Amino acid sequence: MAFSPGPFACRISACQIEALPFGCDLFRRFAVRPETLNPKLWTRRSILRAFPAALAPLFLRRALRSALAPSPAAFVSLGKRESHTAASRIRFDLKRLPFRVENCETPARNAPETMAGGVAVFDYNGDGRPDVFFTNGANIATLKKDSPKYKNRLFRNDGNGVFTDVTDSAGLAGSGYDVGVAVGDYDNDGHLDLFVAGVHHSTLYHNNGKGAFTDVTVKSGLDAHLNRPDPEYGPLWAEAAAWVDVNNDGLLDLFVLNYLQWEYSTTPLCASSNFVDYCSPKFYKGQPNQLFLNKGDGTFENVSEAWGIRNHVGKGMGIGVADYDLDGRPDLFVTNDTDYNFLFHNTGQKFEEVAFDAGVALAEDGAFISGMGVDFRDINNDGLPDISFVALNNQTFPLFQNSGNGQFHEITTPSGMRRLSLGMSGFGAGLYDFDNDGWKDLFVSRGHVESISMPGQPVDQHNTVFRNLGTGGKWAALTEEAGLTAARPARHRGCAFGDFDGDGRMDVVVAALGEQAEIWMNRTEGAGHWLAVALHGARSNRDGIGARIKVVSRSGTQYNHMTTAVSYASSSAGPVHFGLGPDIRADLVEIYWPSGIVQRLKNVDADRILTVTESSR
Ligand SMILES: [Ca+2]
Ligand SMILES: [Ca+2]
Ligand SMILES: [Ca+2]
Ligand SMILES: [Ca+2]
Repeated sequence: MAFSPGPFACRISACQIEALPFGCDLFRRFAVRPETLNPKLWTRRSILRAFPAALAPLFLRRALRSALAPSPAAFVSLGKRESHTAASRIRFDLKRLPFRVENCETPARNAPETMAGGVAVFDYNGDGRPDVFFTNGANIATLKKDSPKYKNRLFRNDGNGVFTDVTDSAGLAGSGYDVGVAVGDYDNDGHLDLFVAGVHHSTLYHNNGKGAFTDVTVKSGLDAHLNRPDPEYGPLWAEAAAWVDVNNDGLLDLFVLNYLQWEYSTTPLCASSNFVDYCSPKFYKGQPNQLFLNKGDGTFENVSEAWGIRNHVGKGMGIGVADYDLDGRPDLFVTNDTDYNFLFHNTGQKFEEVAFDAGVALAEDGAFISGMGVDFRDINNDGLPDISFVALNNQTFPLFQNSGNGQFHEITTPSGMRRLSLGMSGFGAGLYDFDNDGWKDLFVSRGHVESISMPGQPVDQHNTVFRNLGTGGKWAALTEEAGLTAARPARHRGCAFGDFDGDGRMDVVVAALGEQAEIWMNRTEGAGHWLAVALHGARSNRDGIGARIKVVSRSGTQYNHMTTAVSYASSSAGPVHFGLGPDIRADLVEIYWPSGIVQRLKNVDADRILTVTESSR
């Protein structure tokens, strides 16, 4: 862009004066940051850290190679299960919920204001109907909910399309500037508990099983590690979290994703002569993530350092959980905002960060992108979990296909996703089979991180569902075609997934800044048969988080796994959903529990929730 005064002019100006010269908007999110080079560390990683743009040709070559070389895993035929046409059968009807994200947007544009909007779908009262929880903002100056409009909200699903606000009786209104939410039954009592991640304050809620929750943040020992300033990194801004049993002892552990070092300001940090908007994350220092081991007595131990997490400082935005190398231990993929992604490989006693070696540190052109929401699931039915995440306009929604040897290769271009997503910004993302044809599709809740539109880059956007076209490895983007223009475009944030009306078609709930929340009821005509697997762990954690499930039916074989860490700042609690296409039964359902137990069920009828209790051997 010709009017740019150059990176260093912007950079110096931003540090020293209130207003940036015109053109410094380049330094907002979509800017490539000018990296500083540490001459002492000439490792492969440090060279990559210093010169990401210079390595673009290398990444492009890699992308081209993956485009041209047929991947044995990508394009295998799976018998009769093929989707030949891009024509959508996926169709959603809009339903509104009386909730809007109150992010307290200020003229100075404080960073948390644009990051609010997490959602959870989980059955809090055990009646079989998934309920909806929204996180909400607060007064940005004080980080306190000083008005009822800032309450977090719990809506009970009463069936027949009725959702009742039960926030107050459930005790979930909250107190701070909340962002993310993670669902997990950490005490294995059969009642789903909630972790709410927020700006300088996070909360653990224990579900008492009678419709109410208790704040146990202090009692659990987490308060001392989450809600007091870190000696090195200051007050922690938790963006999201994941419940995952990292050591397979039957107790869910807590991984907390932290974002930036930020403090409230009445003066805009990023302004041009014309306007003020949110800064690129490069203006802030990052923070390390945290890992807490569940001790089984209601308390947690901070093992961030011992497990190799704390020495990786990032700007965490999204977290996906899957056992990508099938060694029985759950691994973690973390998107960092305008920085390298992390892939934490679980060795059983600690995590090793292997994103570079696995090929998932950067997207295909080697530039830093604003990695946001993520889902880590098998998209091509070869049993190996793949990675899908979303970013901003002109950055693509990258797809990394698991090659099976600890490596991934990027298929964003050959899958068509690059072309389809270049003009979009996404926050939330989830891989679910919305038309039940046996292929997981991708729903993206869209909207830009900035508050002022630029040419070709509107901040308010419609949501989009990408239909997985099956064995050819291609996708189709469906927006108006899927009914998603029934709501006006918005700055959508988190999204979460569940079957609200029990018809076997996965529905979606989406939060948006300053707009009413959307429930997208799946009304796909001619959707296939389906099977939802609800897990009851015995030796494994109660909800079987981490269990892998293989389903064989006449049309083919497919895989999924139990995790509640899906999308952006959001959580979706099972059951694990499979579309079966024309098949009225599954010939085999095979469950690989985290305990190591493998359980097989044969001739399972479709179109129902199958509850499986972990066998003793
Ligand atoms: Ca519980
Ligand atoms: Ca693993
Ligand atoms: Ca599908
Ligand atoms: Ca439904």
